[in-house]
Amino acid sequence: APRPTPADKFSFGLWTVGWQARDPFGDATRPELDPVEAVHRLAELGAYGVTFHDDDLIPFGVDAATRDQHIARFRKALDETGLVVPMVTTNLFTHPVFKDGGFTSNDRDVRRYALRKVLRNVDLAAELGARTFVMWGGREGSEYDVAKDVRAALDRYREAVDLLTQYVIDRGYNLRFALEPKPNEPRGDILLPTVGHALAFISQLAHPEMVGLNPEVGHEQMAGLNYAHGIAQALWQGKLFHLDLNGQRGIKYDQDLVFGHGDLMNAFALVDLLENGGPDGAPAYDGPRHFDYKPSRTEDMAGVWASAAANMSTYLLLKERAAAFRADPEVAEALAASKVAELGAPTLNAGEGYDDLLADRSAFEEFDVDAVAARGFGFVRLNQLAVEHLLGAR
Ligand code: 3MF
Ligand code: MG
Ligand code: MG
Ligand code: MG
Repeated sequence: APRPTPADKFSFGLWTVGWQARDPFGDATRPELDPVEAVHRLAELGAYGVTFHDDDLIPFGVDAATRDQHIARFRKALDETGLVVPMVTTNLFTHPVFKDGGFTSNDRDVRRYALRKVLRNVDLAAELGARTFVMWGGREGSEYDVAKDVRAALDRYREAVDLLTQYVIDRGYNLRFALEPKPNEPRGDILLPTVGHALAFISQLAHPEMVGLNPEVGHEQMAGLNYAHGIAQALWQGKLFHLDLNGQRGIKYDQDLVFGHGDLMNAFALVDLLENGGPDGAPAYDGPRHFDYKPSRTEDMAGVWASAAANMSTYLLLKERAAAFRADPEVAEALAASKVAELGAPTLNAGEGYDDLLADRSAFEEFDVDAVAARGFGFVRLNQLAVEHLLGAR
């Protein structure tokens, strides 16, 4: 498999490799991982960046001096390895105080505390040079419909995000926010459950230009949605600020498998989109290729590092396979037969309006509906070529 280098822009959350594999039914199967060791190991494996929740780096509730010590050790590890911090996020879900949410808890005092926790972490993000601040509102939601006024909750969510964007503007930080949708887990229903809901929410904000998305593979797939489609729409709306790559097998709990260990065909389409979907086949996205996965509970520490490496090699293999797919003349011919590029042509001629369209007899009166309806698109042949490239058979 190809060897990752920092130029590939792979990044990992401290909470991924650091996950001790505690689940609702079982205790931890692995020891604690020192963030400093995580930084060194990830750098050795060829990653370029590391991300974290405040509480991943600084144990919840420690005093200011202890907080500074944790940050200083971490900074030293970054300096020693050259790893960067492209993204920072806040934990508003672990501590019991957030059991009904942070920004949208029914308890106003909790909401004020949550805002203070995030503001403090925004300062840290800026200090460490992060460009994206992710917000996953995992506890913003409910189990009981009568217990949550969803419109009021969205008002409070907006109030929080508007305060944060204003803070970043006033402080002059070079930071944008990325909302991470998820349909459920840990709440029965989470607010902003999908890419589409989050995009619609952004349109209601005071500074929509400063807020985009951090879509996660598994989160969209938990809702039965097509992740590559969600990413395409986020790109189309200029809102793909960051992403969480991992694997998920169907509509069930959030599995956080290694990237590609779920829907591999969709992962192929995704990598093809990210790497070849820009103008003239250039990349469509130049941000971090960030992994938010969990090394399975069955793995020991050697398995943790093997799984971290697996994310990156899967991505690079898919990138190679997607390049081969794009370079294959038979694929080019199949794409043309399927009229894939024809969708890029505007439906109306330049300068044409509805009067011209209404006057165009070839578009309707003389259009041979039956002949065109009888014509196949050849999509299956095209997809089989993708499968064969994905399998390395071509
Ligand atoms: C949960 C997640 C989160 C977010 C993280 C970053 C703990 O399903 O995906 O990971 O990605 O909070 O904002
Ligand atoms: Mg997740
Ligand atoms: Mg997940
Ligand atoms: Mg995530």
